[in-house]
Amino acid sequence: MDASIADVSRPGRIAQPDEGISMEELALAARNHGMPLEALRYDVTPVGLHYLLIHYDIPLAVQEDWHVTVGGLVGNPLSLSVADLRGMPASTVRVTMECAGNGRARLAPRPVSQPWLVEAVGTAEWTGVPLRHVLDAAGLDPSAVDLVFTGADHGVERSIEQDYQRGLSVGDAMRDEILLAYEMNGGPLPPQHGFPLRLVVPGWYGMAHVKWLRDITAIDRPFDGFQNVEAYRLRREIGEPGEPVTWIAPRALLVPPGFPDFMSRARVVRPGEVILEGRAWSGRAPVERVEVSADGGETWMAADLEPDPGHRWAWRRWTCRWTAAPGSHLLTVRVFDADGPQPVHPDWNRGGFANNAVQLVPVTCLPEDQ
Ligand SMILES: Nc1nc2c(c(=O)[nH]1)N[C@H]1C(S)=C(S)[C@@H](COP(=O)(O)O)O[C@H]1N2
Ligand SMILES: [Mo]
Repeated sequence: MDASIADVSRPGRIAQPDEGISMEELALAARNHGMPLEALRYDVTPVGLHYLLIHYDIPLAVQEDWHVTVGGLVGNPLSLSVADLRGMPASTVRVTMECAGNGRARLAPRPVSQPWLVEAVGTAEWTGVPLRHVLDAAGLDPSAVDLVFTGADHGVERSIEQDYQRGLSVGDAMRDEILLAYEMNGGPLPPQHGFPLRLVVPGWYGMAHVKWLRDITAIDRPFDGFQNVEAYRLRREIGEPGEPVTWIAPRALLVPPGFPDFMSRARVVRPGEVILEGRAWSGRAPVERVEVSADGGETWMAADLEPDPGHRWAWRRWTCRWTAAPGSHLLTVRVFDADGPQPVHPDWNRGGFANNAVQLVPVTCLPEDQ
């Protein structure tokens, strides 16, 4: 990295109190689409409905030419083609992935970046080689502290030119379910999801799941690259070291009930019984229970959580009967994991990360006979 470029690195910007979404934020939002919330109905999100987050450009990759190199503090440096990886023992893991910036646009003041509301989530079945097998084959040196994962995409971010890179400690990288994935939902990875190879770190926010993976390097110190020490830190003030963003905090979402108004997306239902449904997940601890409120969080009712299907890293479906009466209602839902419930009010940080405050869904119930 060129020090003169690094010297002029700027912190992310915070919007003025009544500043609207800019054309730049709109351009990012149009590239990096969310999951339409009605797709919460699927156990596994169809590929085209899964959210997307791409910092730079999608690289053009030719699978036959692709190699991932494994080097640095290893006894046996490797260069593996996708065919080599397909020849190793495979495993498939169902994973709910969520962008760490999900909920950012709901914060006040708003950190200026990809302006997610609540839709930066999706669940996929990833197939690949457990990272541990590859590290074992490479003979990781006991002096290795971090592994640096490098993608083939390149850009500039807050004045720092870089390849997309993330570090993971050796301890964090050794979990059995961490994959070098070459398939998504049973087919090859689509270009936008990392073709031909990506890292999958179940339970962690999206930034850790490096796409277009071309290199893994073992180093003897904690990685100090941009995406670990500048971006993806929970900090309130410029210059604070902050805490790293890691495990996904608990969140529940509703399948939008009834039908929408085109422009406002406001929901309309008819009076009577409505079966509310949705999904709940948490990376940091297993989901325990879900509650729903029809009065904006004043009173809560227990939702039925579907029996645990045994996919620890994927969301769980819940349902709740609600009797809608004519008028305006504010629906909300919260999940509790072993560490507690999601909050009603968000915790603010400069990056707008990990805002898992409850979703609010205004609903109009029509008069009888309409
Ligand atoms: N190489 C590379 N990997 C990346 C990114 C990126 O921009 N480049 N974005 C990360 C972020 S911030 C997220 S949230 C997830 C999104 O994965 P998806 O687009 O497959 O949903 O990819 C992560 N991996
Ligand atoms: Mo992200």
